Amino acid sequence: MTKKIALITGATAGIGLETARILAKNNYNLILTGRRLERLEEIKQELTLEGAAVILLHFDIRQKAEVDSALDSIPGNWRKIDVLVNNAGLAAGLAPINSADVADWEQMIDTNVKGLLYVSRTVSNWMIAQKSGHIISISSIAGKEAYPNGTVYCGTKHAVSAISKAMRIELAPHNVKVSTVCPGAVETEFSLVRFKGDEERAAKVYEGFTPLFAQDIAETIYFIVSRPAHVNIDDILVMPTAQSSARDFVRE
Ligand code: NDP
Ligand code: 8X3
Repeated sequence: MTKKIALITGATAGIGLETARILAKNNYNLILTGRRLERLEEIKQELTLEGAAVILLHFDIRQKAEVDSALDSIPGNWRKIDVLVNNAGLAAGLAPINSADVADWEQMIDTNVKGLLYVSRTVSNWMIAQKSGHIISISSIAGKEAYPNGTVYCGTKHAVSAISKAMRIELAPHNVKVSTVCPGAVETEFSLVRFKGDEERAAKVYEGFTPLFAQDIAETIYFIVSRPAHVNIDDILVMPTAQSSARDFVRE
């Protein structure tokens, strides 16, 4: 059977890594991106054993020149990308509008919004040329609701959802599907990154309830990409059973 090709941004950890694993098991070759090269190399070794061919692209998604030169380096036969997973992203800090760190805002906007746009621009051109493809962007419950101290993170995820809605309309005539996945709390490196390495504070986020795991979202992504050609899942909101809104958790 011919293998499909998926490009996953932010594949060094969490949701991106688990998505790479599930796609490798299901007949995909993979283009994996991230800043941590050592991790990418370990993941390539692991997934090669699963039978996937893997290309690594090592770049900071905030830097347009780095993104462009990495994507330019993809060989022609690998540009027939079936699935793009726009996953790279982060929350930095948890603070109100009047005192949040401006550098945190810039990091979130540059990564979650501008980085996603840079990659989508190039890859959508390839998908338009081949008249097929599927772009899945990881938004969030924070793309549907806003919560205090999450001003800019929520803003970036609302942007991801809005950008995806517009892309869906633009790309439908080219037979390119566009989907969003909006997770609630998933235990990954997300909170460790948000709280800048403070393990105790990060662990507290998931205390007293069972959060989602990265594999839950990876399985959702695989469900979306494995629908028949005439079916597009526009948007899925996936929550832990114990989470009923961005702010409401049932904790023991
Ligand atoms: P992780 O921190 O575990 O993974 C984030 C990934 O993004 C890493 O592979 C990281 O790679 C990559 N990344 C971050 N910044 C950059 C950058 N500047 N350039 C390139 N790659 C970057 O978090 P998750 O797996 O949880 O997050 C994945 C996505 O899911 C994010 O968009 C997040 O907003 C979203 N999400 C997460 C939720 C959660 O509760 N965990 C809930 C809802 C949405 P590296 O550091 O190697 O560059
Ligand atoms: C990540 C989940 O609740 O921190 O998107 O916004 S949350």
